[in-house]
Amino acid sequence: DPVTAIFPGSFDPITKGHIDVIERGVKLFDRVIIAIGQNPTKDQLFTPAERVEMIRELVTDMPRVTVQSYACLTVEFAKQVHADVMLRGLRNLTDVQYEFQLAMTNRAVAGVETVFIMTSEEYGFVSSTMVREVALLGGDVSNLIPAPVYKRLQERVAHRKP
Ligand code: COD
Repeated sequence: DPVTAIFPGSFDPITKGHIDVIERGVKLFDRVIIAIGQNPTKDQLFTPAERVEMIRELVTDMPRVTVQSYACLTVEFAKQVHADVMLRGLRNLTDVQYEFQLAMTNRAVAGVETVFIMTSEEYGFVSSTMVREVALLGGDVSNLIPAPVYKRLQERVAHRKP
């Protein structure tokens, strides 16, 4: 049977680190669903609809990758789309601690298994939160995110004050 992985995240905005996980994820699974959820502890820069649009543009040449947003619990959405596994990325020990707890909770409450992909050392320090912060303060994050996303980010921060 084909194996479906769900890659849930905030992706606000999607970074080259996320892309790296997606590219390596499609080598392991038959289908990868990029699932855009809301992390209420983080301030939002792009709406879920904007994120869906931006990410779809980036994966047009990856036929086994689809993009959806959801408003329910991540594990609920994983069940709705009949995902076999949850795909997550690991950058450092802080991630391990948090992700370990999240994966254990998801398995305990929903029986969902999680598979982790280690970051490439090139993008191991990249986070959407840092990208947002630096961009809002006028810093150059063009190396950390895909070019079309950088364009959208520049337009967005031009209208906002940190
Ligand atoms: N290299 C490798 N992996 C990376 C990198 C990088 N440079 N950057 C990020 N990642 C990984 C992260 O470790 C994570 O595994 C994934 O990519 C997504 O990261 P983010 O930051 O975009 O998204 P998160 O981690 O904030 O996830 C948001 C969720 C809502 C999915 C998460 O908080 C969750 O599932 N929470 C449980 C509660 C719930 O169900 N909420 C749903 C509300 S709709």
